[in-house]
Formats: sequence, structure tokens, C-alpha cells
Amino acid sequence: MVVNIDNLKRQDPKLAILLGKELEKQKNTVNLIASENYTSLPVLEATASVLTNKYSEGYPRARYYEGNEYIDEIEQLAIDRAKKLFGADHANVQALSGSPANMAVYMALLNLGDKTMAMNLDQGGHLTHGSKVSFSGKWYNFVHYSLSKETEMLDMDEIRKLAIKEKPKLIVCGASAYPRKIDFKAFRDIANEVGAYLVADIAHIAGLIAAEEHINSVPYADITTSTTQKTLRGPRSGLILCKEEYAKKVDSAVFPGISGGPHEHIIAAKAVAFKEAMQPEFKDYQRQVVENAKVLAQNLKDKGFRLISGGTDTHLVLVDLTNKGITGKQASEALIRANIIVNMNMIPFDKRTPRDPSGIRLGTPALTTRGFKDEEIAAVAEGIDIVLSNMNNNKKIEKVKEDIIDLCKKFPIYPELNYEGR
Ligand code: DSN
Repeated sequence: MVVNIDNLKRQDPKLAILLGKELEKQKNTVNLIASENYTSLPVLEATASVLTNKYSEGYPRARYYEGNEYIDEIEQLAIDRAKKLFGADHANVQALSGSPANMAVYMALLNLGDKTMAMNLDQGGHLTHGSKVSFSGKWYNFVHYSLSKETEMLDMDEIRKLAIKEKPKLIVCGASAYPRKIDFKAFRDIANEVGAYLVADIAHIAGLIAAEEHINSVPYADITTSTTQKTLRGPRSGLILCKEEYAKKVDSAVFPGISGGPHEHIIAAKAVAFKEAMQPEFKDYQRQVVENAKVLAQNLKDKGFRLISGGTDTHLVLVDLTNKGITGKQASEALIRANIIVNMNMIPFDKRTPRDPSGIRLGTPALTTRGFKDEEIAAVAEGIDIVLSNMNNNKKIEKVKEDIIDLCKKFPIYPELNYEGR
């Protein structure tokens, strides 16, 4: 089965046309959003399946609704595969996404107002790591660590000093815009020293971890949270992995703590993605993701772009545009005119605001799924440079757009899908 939308075209042409436009856009744009990817067709098929019809509040073999015998097997398959993939004692596959996963974990381990330590949002952390505009910053007393001003990397000595001074009940490690590896063992040592829980948020790097391109947080953290749609290349959803002693608390926090009926169609799609992530090709893919990020970083550096921390050893590159005299918002809006999608991003110690920050964040997971390697990544870097050096020159930007569309056509995504026509 290929997930086409023939019935939708007949029944709801207005929506079908919009889906068609989105598919065309995805096919013809170079996607450098570090948190996005293209799922496989099997993942898409599970996502679009009849499992969406079922209510299954509870957990396998302990449901509040009848008729869940196959749903139980499906959810258990996802749980078992997640545990195997990451070497975890326990997996909860019901978390709806990364933010609810973090919410459930805080609920499992903390009382309202408890002191918690995490990376600041403007240093590369996530909203749910204690931002004042998120439930996390409103309900818990977060203190934040920053990067080193000199290296723009995590400074474990400074983080240790802050932890000793603040004595948090829980330390969060993990980030949304940090291009370097995270030393989970060093975080564990600090958590042990101050008697804190350690939670690792691996949303961005879960795929790298599954393929052993990054050290695994699971042996070190009490609880690990993740999304499943980024480097892991599954459906848009969440995942919680933990040591056996936290299993009950985590499960109760997810259901009935913060959610009702699990999305079993998405849980099935996660089971598919976990199986895919166990295949040798997935290791090759992740290796290429990191290699492509390094090639992108080097090409941009050669063109005079300043990179946060000087480069990358993961899937993403964070670019400070200050020396180019443009802002992140100006850059991202110019690049989309050439079918290059990036997101504007705060850089560490940014003097600008989140709505118009100094940087852009670029990632290679989606391009690598397309099959891009050194040569294509170099062409993308060239396109970025031409656009950002000629932001008022429509002709030059139009030419880059043509080249980008040609490149996309040479490396197609979803050739089997046809959302076109009526
Ligand atoms: N919005 C995600 C990202 O882009 O990193 C994090 O939740």
C-alpha cells in the first residue's frame, strides 16, 4: 500500500489541494531544518492506518477498553524494540511528543516549585528546559547553565560548580541547538555528587545514539526523553526510556497523569521506525548525516561564515550571521525564496531577540535521507552563500532556486506518492 489520497481528493478537494501543494514543496525544497526528516513509506503507512480508530487507555494487558488484543501486541512490539534499540530497562511509547515526554518526567520526579537545572534556551536548550514561557519555567524553579564564552561549548567544570551551589533536585542534559557531543557520563558524575536525578533529552540526537554515532545517554541518565521524528526518522511523536525503578512513576505520569488515549497508529509507526533503526543501513545513514554536517560546516567556514563552537560533531551547524551584517530572520526569509529552508535561531549570548535573532540553524538529517553527499552539500553551501550575499538581487536568487529544484529532482523524495489532480 502506498499512502495516496484518492478518496480525499474526491471528498475534500480543498484539503487535498493543500496536501498536494505541501508534498510538491517538500519534493522541491532543500530542507535544512535540523529537527525534520522524511519518514519511510512503511512509517507513513502505519501512521495512516485504522489503528487511529481505537481507544486503549491504560497499558498492554491492563486497558480500560475492550477489544485491544492486537493493539496490545502492537504497543508491546514498540516497547520491546525501543528497549532493545537503546538498551533500556523500560520504555514508554505513549508520550505524544518531546514536550509532553518532558512534562511527564518532571511530574514523575518533581514536586511543583522544585529546583531543577538545565541549559538555557538561548544557549541551545529547549523551551521545556525551564523557559519562563513554558509550563516548565512556570511550575518548577529552574536555574540554567550556559556555554563557555570562549569555546561556545559545555564547560563541565562550570556546570559542576553551579550544581554544587544550587543543589538542584534534577539536572537536565540535552539540547535543541548544540552542535557538539554531550558528555552524559560527566553529567552523571555531577548528578551523583549533588544527589540529583539526571534526565537526558536526546530529541535531536536519538538517531545518532541508535547508530552509535554519539554516546548513549541511557546507561547514565535515570530517565531519557526523546522525540521520534528527527534524526530517528520516525513519526512525529515522543519516547521515554528509564531504569526499572522509575517505570511505574513514568507510566503513571504519562497516563493518567497528562494524557488519555494513546495514539496507537503513531505507536505502530514508531515500532516500524525502531525496526528500521536496527538495520545496518541506518548506521550508514547516521554516519553520513554527521559527515554531511561536517562538510557543510567546512564549506560555510571557507566562505567566511562564523560557526558557533567553530564547527560540529553532530547533525547540526549553528551560524552566527553578525559578521555578514544580516539577521537570522532576514537570512531565513531570503533563503526560502531560493527553496532553501532553514530556521532562524538564537546564538549563545545573543544580543538580539528570539523573533529576530543573530543566527540560523542548519541540519543535515533530511538532506541525507534524500541521498545528498559531499558534492550536493557543497552545492547547497554555495547556494546559501550566493543568496545571503545577494539578498536584493532577485535574478541571482531565482537562479539559485532553479539549481536547487534541479538538485531536488536528481534526488527525489516520495516518487511513489501522487497527491496531484482531482
Ligand atoms: N522544535 C524542535 C526543534 O526544532 O528543535 C524542538 O522541539
